[in-house]
Amino acid sequence: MSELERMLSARREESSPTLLMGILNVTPDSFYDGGEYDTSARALERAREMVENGADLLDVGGESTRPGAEPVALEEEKDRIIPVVESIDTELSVPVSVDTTKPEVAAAALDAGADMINDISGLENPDLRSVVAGAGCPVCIMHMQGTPRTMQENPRYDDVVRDVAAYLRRQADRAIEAGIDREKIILDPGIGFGKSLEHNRKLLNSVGELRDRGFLVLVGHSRKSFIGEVLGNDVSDRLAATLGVSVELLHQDVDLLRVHDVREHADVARITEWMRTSEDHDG
Ligand code: HH2
Repeated sequence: MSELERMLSARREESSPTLLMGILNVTPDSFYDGGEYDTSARALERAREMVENGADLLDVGGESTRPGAEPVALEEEKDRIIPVVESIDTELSVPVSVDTTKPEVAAAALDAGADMINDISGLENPDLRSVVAGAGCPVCIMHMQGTPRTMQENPRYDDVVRDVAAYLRRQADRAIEAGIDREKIILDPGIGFGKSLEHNRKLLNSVGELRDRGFLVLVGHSRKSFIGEVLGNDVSDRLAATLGVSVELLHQDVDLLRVHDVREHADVARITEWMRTSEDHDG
């Protein structure tokens, strides 16, 4: 069992606190950290900083999925991701997830030492399911309506929580049929991926419904544009609101939080955990 699988299993047994996944985008155009970590040396430095600040795992991405983003070619995405995965694997002892929709990138990343695949396209691609099943690694299945280029145009649902939960369960079943262990599946409602403000709010209040049937739940809300829509602020000013949403998610016992600001989240997670712990006596 890998270190990451041990962490997920402890989480499933509720014997460990919420896991913090630090975001490391090695892209020129991500909505918050784009262009910051576009050399392997800078990416490694950032990875080390996040680990020192309390990240339980890192999520390396080579393709921005912000609304309106254009797809990245296969070789370009590999060139961005693989050297970073290799250097984290050699230099740091932290599990690495790779945020990709492409089976070829996933396979190369797993060969280079990655421990998990994070697929924003819901594990729809049967080739990606085979790569994950073959590697026997954990996988995050995220819900998205449409594609990044068009997803915010006019998102519609009958009942957003029911529809997203049903989709994720269906995709989890397909993953299991393809040979992926059910304990290795993590589900994610995909905040901001084909969702209106109200859709995001309902999903952020529904961790329990998504966890139904025992799958772990990951939420990625960090600094996203719904916060800007509510507060009218820029992405650089969204830390406090991100932390406020995280507290709500921690109260719902979310299993993994995907965040840019690891140090602040480590403090919030610890103090929230402390608030929930009760001593038997007042002594
Ligand atoms: N959000 C983003 C990217 N990947 N993966 C999961 N599982 N859940 C998410 O909510 C999620 C994700 C978008 O955020 P970010 O990586 O910060 O920006 P960009 O897509 O512009 O690189």
